[in-house]
Amino acid sequence: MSTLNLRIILIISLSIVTLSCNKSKESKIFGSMPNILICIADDASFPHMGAYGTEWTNTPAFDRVADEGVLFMNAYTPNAKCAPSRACILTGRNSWQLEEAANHWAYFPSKFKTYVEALSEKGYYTGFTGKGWAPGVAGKVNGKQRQLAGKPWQQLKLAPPTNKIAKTDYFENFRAFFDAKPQQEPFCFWYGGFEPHRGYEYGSGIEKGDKKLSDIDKIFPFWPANDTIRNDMLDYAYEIEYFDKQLQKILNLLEEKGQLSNTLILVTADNGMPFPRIKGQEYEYSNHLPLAMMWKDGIQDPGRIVEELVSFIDFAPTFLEVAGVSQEKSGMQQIEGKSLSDIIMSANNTTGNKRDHILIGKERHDVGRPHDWGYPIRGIVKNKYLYIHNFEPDRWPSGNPETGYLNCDGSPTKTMILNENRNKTNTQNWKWAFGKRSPEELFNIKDDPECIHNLAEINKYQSIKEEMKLQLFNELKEQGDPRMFGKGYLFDEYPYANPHDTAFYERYMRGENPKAGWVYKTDFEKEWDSDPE
Ligand SMILES: [Ca+2]
Repeated sequence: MSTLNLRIILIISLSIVTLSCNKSKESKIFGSMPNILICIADDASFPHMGAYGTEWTNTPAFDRVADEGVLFMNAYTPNAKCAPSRACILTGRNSWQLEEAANHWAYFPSKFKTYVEALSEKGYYTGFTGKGWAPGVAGKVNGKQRQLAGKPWQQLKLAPPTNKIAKTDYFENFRAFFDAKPQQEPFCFWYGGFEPHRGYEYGSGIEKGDKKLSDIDKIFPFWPANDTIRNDMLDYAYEIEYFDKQLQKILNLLEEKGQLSNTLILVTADNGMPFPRIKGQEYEYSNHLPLAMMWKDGIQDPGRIVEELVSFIDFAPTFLEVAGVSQEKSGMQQIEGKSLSDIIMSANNTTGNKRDHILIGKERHDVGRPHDWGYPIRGIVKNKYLYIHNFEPDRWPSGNPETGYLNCDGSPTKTMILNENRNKTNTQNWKWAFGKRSPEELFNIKDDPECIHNLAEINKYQSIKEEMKLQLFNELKEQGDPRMFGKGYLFDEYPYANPHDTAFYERYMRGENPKAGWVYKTDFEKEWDSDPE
């Protein structure tokens, strides 16, 4: 045999060995159908988990997931409000690609299958406890209630440590789900904590969480720097810790049952903290969220910190991929997100997809504006900048003053900002949270994550702004965003799915007394400056 032939045989043999190695690795990762567990807090901003260095929240369970998995430093929801953010997770599509489901309190369109529904058809035992896709109306398929996040497990209750924390016993409901599951079936579960959504038991952070006002090392510059706000933040922290304690119990149970290694666990929150200028807006702390993933059988080189930008629309394709379900065969509408498997299953910390930017935006959240209109925004995060395009700057960004700024939950912090504006001791904080905005905003989110120095009108930033706007609009067109084709009115015209609150503005103005339990009576303005600039 010639040397050449020997070399050819050697190369062929090596290739076969390499191929079979890859195959066995693949079947280990993809063939085993790992359990999939998503744990989603309600209204918690990056960086308010201990793993990110915040010292006034103690979150050992989140930190464990990060330590034994991957901690993401730059994860964003496309839309910083409960229902649309959850719809993005469930479908892998941006909210402007979801018709009615772009809005808060929507009728969920039947055409958008969720990853949970897809996995359910492929042999996964699916369920959720707490808050799934909500609030909104999920609708029916073939006469049966749709279960967008899985079958509900809500029946087991507990006595919560404050009168504002949910009575749902998330852990015991998960245990009941786990016990009911046929042994051979993998599970796909959604733990949706109602915490740290408002309301809070006032002072619970100090009284029950053993916290001190002096623990708060920093107050955002758009809130009053005083003890009312510190107390409010500590109450928020206490509820984050409650969420984390239930996660801890779930992790322990999985470990005890020998199911921790083959479970992909993802922990995050749907939108930023329920404070003025954060939840329901599209600024850095609105959309930038905590994210950690752990999967002992799948994640390579655990303990990594990933800086790459990832979007919530990347979760669904990740789950489908690890479950071995192709997107084409999932029955889902085309997925916009990209699987994060390259990040979690290699030590590269990158998808190789050049994920150097993400898109954000919103349409209608809460009612309260004339005609139930929303406040349409689109934005792009790239490099160290956030560009925001406000399509209807004549509208009120947090809702109309006379109807209590309904897209900002009632809180001690909100009350203080409103009172300081009314008695003219500080009007600037009111402008940040509630005042009308320029059509364009540009922020350097590395130097100014609070987004208070708008660079959009400064000469030296014009080329950056124009470049970002062009990229944003081009991609929105490619994604079929109706707002790019003169059809933004569609989002305003979709009905608000809670009839108690529809036409809120008109009913309130003609003297009816519609209820809005998520704000305070004192939030409604008797007099206001209709043109504050
Ligand atoms: Ca929320």
